[in-house]
Amino acid sequence: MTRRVALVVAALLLAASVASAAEQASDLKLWYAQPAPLAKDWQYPKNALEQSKAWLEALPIGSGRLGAMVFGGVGEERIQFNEDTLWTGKPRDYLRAGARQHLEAIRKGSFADLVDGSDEEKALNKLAKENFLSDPLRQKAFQPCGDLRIAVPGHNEFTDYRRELDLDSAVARVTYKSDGVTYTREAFASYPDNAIVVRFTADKPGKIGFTVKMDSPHATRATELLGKDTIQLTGQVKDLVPPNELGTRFESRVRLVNDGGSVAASKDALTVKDANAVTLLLVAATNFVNWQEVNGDPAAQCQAYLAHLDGKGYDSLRQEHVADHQRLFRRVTFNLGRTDRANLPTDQRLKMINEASKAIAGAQKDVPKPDALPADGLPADPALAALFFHYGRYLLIASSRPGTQAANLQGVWNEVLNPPWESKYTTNINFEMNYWPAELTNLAESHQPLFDMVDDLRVSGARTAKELYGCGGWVLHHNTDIWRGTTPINNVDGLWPTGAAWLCHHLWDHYLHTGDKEFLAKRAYPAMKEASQFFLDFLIEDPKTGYLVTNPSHSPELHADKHALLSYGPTMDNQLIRSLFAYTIETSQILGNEDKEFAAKLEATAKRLPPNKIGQHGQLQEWIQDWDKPNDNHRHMSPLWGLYPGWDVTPADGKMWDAAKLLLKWRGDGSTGWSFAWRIPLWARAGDGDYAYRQLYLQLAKRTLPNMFDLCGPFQIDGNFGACGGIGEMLLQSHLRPTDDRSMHQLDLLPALPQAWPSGSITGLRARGGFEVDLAWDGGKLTKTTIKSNLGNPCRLRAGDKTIDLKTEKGKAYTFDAGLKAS
Ligand code: FUC
Repeated sequence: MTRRVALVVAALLLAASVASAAEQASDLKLWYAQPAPLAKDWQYPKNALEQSKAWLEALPIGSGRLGAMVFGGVGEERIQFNEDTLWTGKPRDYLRAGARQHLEAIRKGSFADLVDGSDEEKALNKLAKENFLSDPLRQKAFQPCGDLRIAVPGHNEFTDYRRELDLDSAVARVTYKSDGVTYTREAFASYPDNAIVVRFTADKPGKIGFTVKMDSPHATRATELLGKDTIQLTGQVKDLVPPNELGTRFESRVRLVNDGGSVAASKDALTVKDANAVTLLLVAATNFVNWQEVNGDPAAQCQAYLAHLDGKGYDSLRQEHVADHQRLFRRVTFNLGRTDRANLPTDQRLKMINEASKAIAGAQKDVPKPDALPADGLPADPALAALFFHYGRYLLIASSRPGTQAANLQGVWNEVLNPPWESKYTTNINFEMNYWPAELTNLAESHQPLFDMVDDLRVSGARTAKELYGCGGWVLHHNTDIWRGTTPINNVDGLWPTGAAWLCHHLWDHYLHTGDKEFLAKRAYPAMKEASQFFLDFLIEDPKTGYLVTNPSHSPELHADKHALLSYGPTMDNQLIRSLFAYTIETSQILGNEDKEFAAKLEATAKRLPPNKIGQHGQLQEWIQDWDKPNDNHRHMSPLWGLYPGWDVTPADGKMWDAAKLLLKWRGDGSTGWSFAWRIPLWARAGDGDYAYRQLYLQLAKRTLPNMFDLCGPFQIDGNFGACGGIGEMLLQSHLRPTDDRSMHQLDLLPALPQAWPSGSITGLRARGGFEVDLAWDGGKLTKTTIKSNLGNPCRLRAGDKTIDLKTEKGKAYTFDAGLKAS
């Protein structure tokens, strides 16, 4: 930082104070002084792609399986909801008949290093697209389920409006005054009770009155009354893509429970009058059972969900929900101090840093310089960065719980029939990024749906491995959906065969954090072994270099100038496969050397993979050929997988480490939200907190919506999760193993603290080796740390220039001062 900026930051942070208990509670809220701007008599847009602006201001709640967006309208409320198994399509595989017979020609063409745009390249791409890619070319789409439309008569005039989302209790709340009465609405999505619950109260008796209807954008929707207090919504998804096949069937029900007053039912609406309080219980289900079966009975499910809620009062539902959420959410606390800005509505705070960021000249193309950051932006509001971190954890809890579908490109929140990229799972960065906070920020349970998905993909991916490539094991290309598609899709850049290796990294990382050997043996190892088997069979000798390489493949999603997109042995693939082989071998040893022969094969094959290479400009090469262009600031940073989330390149690699850092510099600032987010942990791994901070700053300023959802081009949730994990990585890293003792992990404490956060604290982070870590700092330096050992492993602690080795006992906590002296 320049001296002047540093002085301004210091002055602002002097004004920043440690939060009182009340302030701490309010600092865990997103809040707004106006409703999400839903037009009066709003109707579903004709254009199935059009996400309403209001939706991007509404507030998300979720139980993993159910998601909802609360708009907070006063006279007209809309609660749009999702069920995570409602997708277009049906059980299927996407294999194109006869595809395999074209493999050899594609491989040959790819090895020929064709010129971009040449007739040969065009012919090769055509051949691949028409004969080798999936059938159909696109995978299926996550669908909206329905809406609650609530009309509140006479509430057009109101004052004292406030709409908030409390991350600590996972309750969305709206309050306002109308005609001398204060009205409150609360909404939450309960994981233990499988329902969305909305509660209406007032500070005077007999004042609650409204009409509720159900609605849905699906052409097949129908609503009907069930008895006196329940509305039923049914429908079946119809694909917008020809041949417009019918997909999943769904049902949803809302039950109205009133305290006092009267309820009248009309054809498809319930009208309550003069009640003291009202609770709406919303449930939903589909006929999806699993990726191979769709013979579920959504009506019976809904009935069972509602029966389960019978007799449970609002207070007990709320209590159970809050306890369930807080058990996870409260594992981590994070405080960066606060200024008065923390008292402002969230949208105003975001606007202020967006305004301030306009002073940054030359973002995007330039190699970033931290001193170009305007001090009046994020440094003036440190609590906003903390709120963004907490929001990432909140969103993961709300969109990914044991037994639910994994968080997709939009988590579990989608309003439109034709969502961007089908709101599915892009596995060449986006899906994995969703899970970066899972282990580090102490939400390992939320990681489970990804592991469940791997169980399915092992089966569908084995079919693709065999049919498309004649290989054993399982393969995954750059996307999947609820039907567990594993074939290459869309275009030739779908021909990237290394998705399974990236997902396996998550299995290994879960083990490293938890030490769960049963998980390692029963779930992780079979998936790793079969993924490795695929590569043993698939790798092919590069005639020019003799290395064993992937082919066909490409470097997601970068296109080297003048060179064909389809290529072979890109750096990212080599890093992913090298890492996969290494932890598969290590796992076989941990499990008692049961697969010695297989491990030996992996060992021999690993030696023949292309190593990371340094190119003519001193950069880490993206391709096996030296094609990189200086200052290519593409949004993807594929060859930097080995820096983060992998650790295939580390400071011990000397010149290679510098080469990776040079490539990172070339990439400059992010562009899409997720590309900013990826740069946060990358710079953190490079040990530069100010560059990491700059990416976070720009993401918040340029790619964050009023409801704090991340923007890719459209809304995409990966950037929320990536930034959350990235902030964690700035404060704690544990990927290095400094000695030959494989149980020993290095815990780097505050490895990339930016100057903008001179003091703060975080508790409850998780480190590899089975540790729970609390950190406090002041003046930019660690003041105190507590390391709780869950497994009794040894660790090396590093803070600044201090290093100590620590032997631990299982279950014990160890506290150290600034000099890493036990205290
Ligand atoms: C990858 C990215 C795009 C987008 C899409 C879902 O293809 O390159 O930016 O995030 O996934």
